Amino acid sequence: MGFLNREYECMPREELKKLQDERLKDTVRRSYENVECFRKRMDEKGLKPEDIRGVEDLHLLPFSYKQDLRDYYPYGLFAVPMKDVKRVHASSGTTGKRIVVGYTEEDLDMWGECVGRMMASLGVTDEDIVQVSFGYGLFTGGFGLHSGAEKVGAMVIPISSGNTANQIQTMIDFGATVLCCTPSYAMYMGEEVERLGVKDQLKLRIGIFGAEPWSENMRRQIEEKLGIRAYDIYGLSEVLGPGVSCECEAQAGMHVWEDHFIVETINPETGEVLPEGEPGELVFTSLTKQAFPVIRYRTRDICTLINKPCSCGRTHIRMGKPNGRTDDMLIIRGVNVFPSQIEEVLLRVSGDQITPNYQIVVDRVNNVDTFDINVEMSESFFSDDIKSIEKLERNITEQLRSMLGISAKVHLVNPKSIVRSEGKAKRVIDHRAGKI
Ligand code: DLL
Repeated sequence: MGFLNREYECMPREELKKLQDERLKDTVRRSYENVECFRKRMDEKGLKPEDIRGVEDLHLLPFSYKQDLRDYYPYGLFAVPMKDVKRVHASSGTTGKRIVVGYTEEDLDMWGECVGRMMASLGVTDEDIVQVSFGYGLFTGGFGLHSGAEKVGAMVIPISSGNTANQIQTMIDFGATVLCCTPSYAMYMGEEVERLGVKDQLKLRIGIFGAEPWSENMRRQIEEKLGIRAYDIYGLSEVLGPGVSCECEAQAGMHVWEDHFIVETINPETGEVLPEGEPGELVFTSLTKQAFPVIRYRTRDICTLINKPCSCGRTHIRMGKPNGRTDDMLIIRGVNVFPSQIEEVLLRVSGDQITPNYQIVVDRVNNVDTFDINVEMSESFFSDDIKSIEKLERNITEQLRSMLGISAKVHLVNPKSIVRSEGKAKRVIDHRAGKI
């Protein structure tokens, strides 16, 4: 479909590499001159900016970490004078201080372009009405999608998240054609639309969802409930916010905008760079960011890169759906468990029987870990007899045992009984703090 900046989006790879070489050298030089933390790490390695001649030398550069943002809180990693920083955003972690990121005028423009490229690729134009139901504020979701929609000239409804009844009424009254929010919130709105029986009053055709992991099963259900095509957008505050990578109309992986970012996958234990196609931790280097450049930033997201030509004509590398985080790992009765493994088992169960809503609850009773998984039944399966419900519970329990090597108690719970979220869904509840 459309392009916002065809010259860059379809740039031949050799040319893209030359552009990256120049931009990388510039980023390293600016960071070395202005960011103490980076300069110290380079000095420790005996490296000078001139030693980096291009992308082939990327592996020599030191990694950077989320902890750096805490250590240099709030502005210590900025590479420009404060008068040039025009906006900050922040993200709150579950532990410790929140992290603060900054943008110059140029950075804000680049951000809008990254998100705008996605919108143009999906055919969003100045005739569209974009309802942004991501939270506005320090979170990057609301403002990020907002600026992308403005880039393509669409009309924006900056409604932010929350108040679901009002969201749906607004969508109907204002004629929204594009919806942007977290996939779990989209799912919730879809359920409400079904309950109210107002699907035929919606004008929505496109959904842009991200900020948390979601499955293909969830995509199908959202598409069905809202009568749209749903697309995935990825990003993180430290690197930009939404728009670091975006799906195109092919729905076959998210293009990382390589004129602005270099992406690598590494072995999270050894730091070794992995070949394309092997899952590993995503690491990003920014190439054009001014206020807050990042060099080899460890995201902790586990993902696979796809470097094959895409049917849309864009030349930029794609990443698959992030499927887990290195810090998401739960240790239950001594066994490493990733929520993504549980999700994988649940995905094998038919969407006619369960919904994509589930919650993992871990606790410690009498010094032993308890491990429960609540999975919501679909409306149609719920009315089935108790024997089929028990049979499905046993089936899921068995599959989980063979996947994880430990047993969990699986509970099929009533439809709509798991608390819905207006932002990112909370999939894991760990009550063990202080009991270990
Ligand atoms: O979630 C930025 C964003 C806003 C992305 C709106 C997309 C849409 P943070 O709050 O810093 O930033 O959280 C970043 O969320 O490291 C991933 O673990 C996760 N994440 C973001 N997008 C996706 C996605 C925003 N599409 C963290 N699929 C990241 C899976 C995602 N996980």
